[in-house]
Amino acid sequence: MISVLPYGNGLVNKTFLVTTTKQKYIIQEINKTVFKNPHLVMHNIDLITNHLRNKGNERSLKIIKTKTGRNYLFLKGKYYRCYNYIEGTVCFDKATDINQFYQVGKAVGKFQKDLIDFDVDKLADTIPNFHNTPHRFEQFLEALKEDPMKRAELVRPETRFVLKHYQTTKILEDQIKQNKIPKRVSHNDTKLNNVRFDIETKEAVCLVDLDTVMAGSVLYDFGDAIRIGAASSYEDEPDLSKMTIDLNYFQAFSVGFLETTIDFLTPDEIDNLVNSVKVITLECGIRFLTDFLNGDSYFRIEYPLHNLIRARAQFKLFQEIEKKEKLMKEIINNVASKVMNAQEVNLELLFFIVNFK
Ligand code: GN1
Ligand code: MG
Repeated sequence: MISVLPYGNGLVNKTFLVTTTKQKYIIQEINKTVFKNPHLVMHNIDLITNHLRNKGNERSLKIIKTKTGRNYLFLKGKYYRCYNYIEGTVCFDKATDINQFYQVGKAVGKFQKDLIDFDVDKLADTIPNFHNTPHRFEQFLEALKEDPMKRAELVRPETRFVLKHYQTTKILEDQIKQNKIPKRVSHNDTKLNNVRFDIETKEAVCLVDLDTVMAGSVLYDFGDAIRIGAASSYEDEPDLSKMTIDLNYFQAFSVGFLETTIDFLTPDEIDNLVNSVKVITLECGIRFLTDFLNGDSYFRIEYPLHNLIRARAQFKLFQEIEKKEKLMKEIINNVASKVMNAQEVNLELLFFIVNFK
């Protein structure tokens, strides 16, 4: 007896849960438009999953090889790969409580920590410039110029918004170019539904969706995780009045993250954590808007204006982050100093700065 059912809410690959009498597996069809070199994606995943397993992460992704020993299957022009199904775990599209999001902070931090001794130069650059925000800005300008779907007219206010924030797109990239921010392995897609949680203990078990693991920066992983997990609504919320950043979630994540990474993060990295939230949120909005202009060829959509709605929601979130930026920096400094001095941070007791300023 075998069943094959669509699984998860990813925007790029097609995912299926395969249940056999003995075991469950995850099979995915790799999106060829997004991943031009699936064999290199699988090469990276092979290296990373082995390294993480050697670090004792037993409940983590493992590639199930084909009968001929390959880590993917090329069949009728399509690429497929198979993973173990991590039993007893679930994932969420929206964080349910601050302790859960604290767990995510720990998991993202642990991913970084476990890979600190991994030689990042072994990883192929499978999507060059993935989180190079000025490059995403350029891609947007190109789409605007070409305007293949004749949609530029529809996005005048959003276009003005993007152009106005060109300087912000450069904040991280300039420092990376100057080697102020160290190159590290990064997951690059730390959204909440890429984290598996134990059903019983509620603890985060591991990060999945390793397709975009490449050389990058810890800041990409911090920023992207907050962009989704600390947002007050979904990434495609059409009612912009519902979209803001929840500082309690931001703080909870920061505690989990800094508890696991404080020993190796550089002061420049810590100083840029809040910038990363801003820049990655802006970047994601720019990517959605670019895809809208290009005719929705990258992100899966459920209705015609979906990518535009997503872009608007990200831009609103960006504005909310800018409003609360100072408080967020205070939270990071506060948490970092507490964690450095090994003081416990009680998640239930909200910081003075959050409540009374
Ligand atoms: C895509 O595949 P999925 O849904 O985990 C995208 C991310 C975006 C995300 C937005 C390879 O991730 O970069 O942040 O959608 N992945 C790729 O939801 O582009
Ligand atoms: Mg995913």
